[in-house]
Amino acid sequence: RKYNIAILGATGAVGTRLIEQLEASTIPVNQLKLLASAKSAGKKLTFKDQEIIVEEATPESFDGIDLVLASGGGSVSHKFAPEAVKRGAVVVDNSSYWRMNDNVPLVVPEVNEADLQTHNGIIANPNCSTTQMVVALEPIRRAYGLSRVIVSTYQAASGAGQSAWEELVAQTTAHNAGEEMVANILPVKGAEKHYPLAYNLLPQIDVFEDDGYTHEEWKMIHETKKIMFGNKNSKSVKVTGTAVRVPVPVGHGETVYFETDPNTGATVKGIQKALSQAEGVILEDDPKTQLYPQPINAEGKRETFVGRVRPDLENDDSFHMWVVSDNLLKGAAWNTVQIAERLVALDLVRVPEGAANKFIAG
Ligand code: 2RA
Repeated sequence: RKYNIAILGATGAVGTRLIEQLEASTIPVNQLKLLASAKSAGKKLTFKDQEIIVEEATPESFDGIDLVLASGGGSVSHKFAPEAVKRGAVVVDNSSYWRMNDNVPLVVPEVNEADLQTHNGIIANPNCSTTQMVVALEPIRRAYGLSRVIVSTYQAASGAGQSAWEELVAQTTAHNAGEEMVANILPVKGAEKHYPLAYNLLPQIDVFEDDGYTHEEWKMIHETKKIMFGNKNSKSVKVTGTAVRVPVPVGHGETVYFETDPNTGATVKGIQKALSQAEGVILEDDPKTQLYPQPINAEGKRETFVGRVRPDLENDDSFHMWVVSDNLLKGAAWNTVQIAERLVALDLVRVPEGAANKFIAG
């Protein structure tokens, strides 16, 4: 069987990587449609040496489509995902809009592929900073249990989009030339105040919630619980953290403190073994030779890199690790295409009867 595929948001930082990842994937593609906003319609992109003209997305764009890979932002997915499902297409959505919906599985194949079995037409791709963390935590949980996670993130500018990446580059150039740094995008589009990221750190990713956490921190807490423990409000694990934007173009870094179950006898060696044997993980951990993951080495790669595994010196059964991955690949485009590959392999590219009604408001 060959599939008619549509990429929604085809011209963005993630969208262009969705095309690349689809080209490199095992999915048999019959036809590829590239969809974007009216502003981007008319652009020409290539897929397998074939030039494709980007079209403006409309509900009718999804007629005859089997699989939609979406990365056009929450409002676009809110509007078009139900339209696509109504027309029999399965949607793998990279936006945050559907992630917490009880009718939508939130999936990282290495962690909870089984959740694909009960999809209703929309499958959500987790937030980039959540994805790399659960890829590293899951093999540890399976071997030693997991009761607590405290994460600090060091997130690349490209996580906030192509324009944020370009703003960082422009600020760096300006600063090096002794000129004023201009900030119009970071820490978050639409916020009242903007600050330079170059030569700086910004402890704000997305908007602030009333409890003082940012929406990015909220996502990491609830998405981790839903993916690893099946419930966005699970009490089986305590998760908290701080999300920080750093002047790196691509590649998120994360320091992760975690507590294992006391009666499982976790050790650094045992954790390193579990990580080195885990799907999608590459262990880079040898202080003697200064071996540890770095964003510049992870960029362009699909894997999640883990190092600096060491015990907490004052809490039993507790450890620290350093996790790095390309936020545009495993954090977005590759995980999305990987989900699509698994749907094809499991013959799950089909919309259950009446499923669309679960997403049509009112
Ligand atoms: C960010 N994780 O880094 C968010 C969305 N990609 O901005």
